[in-house]
Amino acid sequence: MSNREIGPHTRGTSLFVGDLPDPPGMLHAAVLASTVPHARIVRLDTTPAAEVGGVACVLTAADIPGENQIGGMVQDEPLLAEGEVHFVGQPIAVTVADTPHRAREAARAIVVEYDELAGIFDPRQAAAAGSLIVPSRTFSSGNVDDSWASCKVVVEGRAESGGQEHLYLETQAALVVPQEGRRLRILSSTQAPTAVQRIVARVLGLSMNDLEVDVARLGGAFGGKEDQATPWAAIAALAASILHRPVRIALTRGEDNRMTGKRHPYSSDFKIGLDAEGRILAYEATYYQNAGAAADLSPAILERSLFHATGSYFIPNVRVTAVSCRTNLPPFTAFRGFGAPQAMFVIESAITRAAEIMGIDRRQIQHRNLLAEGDLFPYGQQAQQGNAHRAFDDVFQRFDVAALERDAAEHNRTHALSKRGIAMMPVCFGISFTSTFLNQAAALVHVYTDGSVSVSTGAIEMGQGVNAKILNVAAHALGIDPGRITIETTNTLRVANTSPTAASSGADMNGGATEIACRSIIERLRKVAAEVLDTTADRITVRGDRLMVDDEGCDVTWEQLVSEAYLRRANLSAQAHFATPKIHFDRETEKGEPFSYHVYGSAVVEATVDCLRGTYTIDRVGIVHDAGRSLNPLVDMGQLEGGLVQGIGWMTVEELLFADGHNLTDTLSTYKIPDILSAPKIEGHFLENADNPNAVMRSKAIGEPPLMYGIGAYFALLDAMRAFRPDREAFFNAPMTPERVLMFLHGDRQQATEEDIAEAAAVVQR
Ligand code: LUZ
Ligand code: MOS
Repeated sequence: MSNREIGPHTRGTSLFVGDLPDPPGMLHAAVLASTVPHARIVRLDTTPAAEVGGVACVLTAADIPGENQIGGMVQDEPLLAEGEVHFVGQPIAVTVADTPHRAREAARAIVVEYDELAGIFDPRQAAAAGSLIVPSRTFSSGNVDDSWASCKVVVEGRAESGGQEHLYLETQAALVVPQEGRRLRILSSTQAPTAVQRIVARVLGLSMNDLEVDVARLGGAFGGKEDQATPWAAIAALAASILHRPVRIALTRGEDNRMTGKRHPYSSDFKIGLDAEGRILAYEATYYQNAGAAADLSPAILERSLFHATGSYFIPNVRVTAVSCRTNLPPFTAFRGFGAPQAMFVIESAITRAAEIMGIDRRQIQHRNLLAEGDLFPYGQQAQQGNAHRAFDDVFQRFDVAALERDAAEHNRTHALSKRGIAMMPVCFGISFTSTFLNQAAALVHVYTDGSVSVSTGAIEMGQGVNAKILNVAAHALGIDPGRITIETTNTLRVANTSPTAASSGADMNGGATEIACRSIIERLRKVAAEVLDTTADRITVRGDRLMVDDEGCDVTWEQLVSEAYLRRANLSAQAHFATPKIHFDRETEKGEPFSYHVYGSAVVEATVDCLRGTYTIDRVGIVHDAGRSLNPLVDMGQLEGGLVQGIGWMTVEELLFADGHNLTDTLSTYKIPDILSAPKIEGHFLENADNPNAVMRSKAIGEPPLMYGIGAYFALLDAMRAFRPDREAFFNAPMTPERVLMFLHGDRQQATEEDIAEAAAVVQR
């Protein structure tokens, strides 16, 4: 958030879509969603809904003037179901009424009769049935098949990771206000205003220039509003255009949890081969991605899983295959990390299993195989400014990991029912959209005659602080006080063809465009100053709100300079476009240089398990993270800590459960996220001297990578659990809920011994 947002946010006066004052005549939309996972709709009777008091209209697929199609990557998703439904929560009809309550009452009155069909919920079953979203893809390097023979140890296994609910504070929402003629003004809680513009145009049979999409800020998104804000905007736009009245939709928490997609659950097979020294020679994995009922962003997410298959490690022989499986669950979607966390969990599982079999410390295998400068990733890019070793070693020393391990061993020796575990978790994350064309952004900067400045970009502020960063970039590039600058709403009339604010790249790219725009204004101002002072432009700079000649302050202020430039008819506005340089990728060969750079870091996680109850605490996490030269250390520290805790949640207590396609965890009483009391003590440090030549002002992207430190929590818990049950094999089935811990500790025992009972009684008494 920008400096101007901190006050309103903490006072609660920032306006989100649901808080905007009601435009005159505004109506409310609600959605009737499928209650079955897979069926033919044999009867749909909306007449009882139309009879509910205050109802303005009831809309079905038949009312859509354009295409009933909201699919982005693959056109396989209707806005409103037609003939068939494919998941519980799929929108079938829209009711519009004078209050949200009456709109929902009307939706409940609609009569639907289903002819139920068999559902598929398991990705492996879907794959076996040939139910795929897109054909599978394989990345390979070296020669895996020939490598196994030269390995000392070859280990195979399976790893499962569950879904994750975004649980953004602000649920999905849109407000559409009809303007003159066909023009609609769409206020949407979206990460992707251009996607909203394009898809609404398609659904309504309009042109993109009929639509204005405006976004002030989001109350969180985490990827959940990259693709999945669009249907709600389209529903409100459909109703508003038919009724010529403003229409708002805002999902309740329950509706949002039931109707929208989450992080993809993955079921994976791995095979890893190592030499006697613990060097990884070969790695093979297959990821079965549970994509849900429509493609959404699944193919791109799958691709990022392949890119991050080897985590922070160099492995010479690799073959990884990703299969996107169509099931009868809500379409799973982008979530912080975008398929990379799932793949990293698999390689960390493989390393853990290998360490167990070889009887060596997993940390040794991790360390031995960390990426070094110039190492090749399986997709052909080299690791450059590779800080994997620096961060890992820095964590090791700073937090004295050897001592932590000794202390844990001592704790475990002296405590029968309390066990402590330690795990290191290195992270390497590629920065850039893997679809090269998305790596572009734009900015529009106006300097007004009083010297105040307005900056518009394609970046969406969702609480991640992108506005604060862009503000820093503009203030630095213009040489003026940040207090003179306002970061404007994101609006498709001011900045067109925006990429979603995603892939951690919002500040890099929109900050980059802002820097270019500000520089071109400064160039013009320097010319003016040179004329006024009868000197040459190369001697002029602006710094600290003043004109400088040869780095000496003179008595011309920023206001005077701007005012003079205006009188001399200089252009005080600039539009600029930024395209990430160099990147390319060839999907035929699956080789290229898809990422502008990588972000590196390492964490050490300490956890303690109550081996009687199966409960646990994640006690402490120490991190050394490569933030480049941070654009805003406070914002970056917030992202580091928040990402970590969200990752720990995914790996520990956040268990998304479906039964026959029904979400059993659609409330906050059944879906638990970490709270401040369960968050560990976090000590985060930024890697020193880590200037990044590949992004704006030598910074690095921050949004997604810290989530993956949370994977360490799973392995720290496993470490503690194995101290209690060294006789049992490690298992890789995240999240590690207390129930799973308890089953591992005691689930295979028929009966407690006398000794167990006595010991347990003693603990309970304490
Ligand atoms: N979205 C996307 C993303 O469309 N492509 C990506 O590569 C990506 N990566 C991370 C998060 N969102
Ligand atoms: Mo994202 S997962 O960067 O929208």
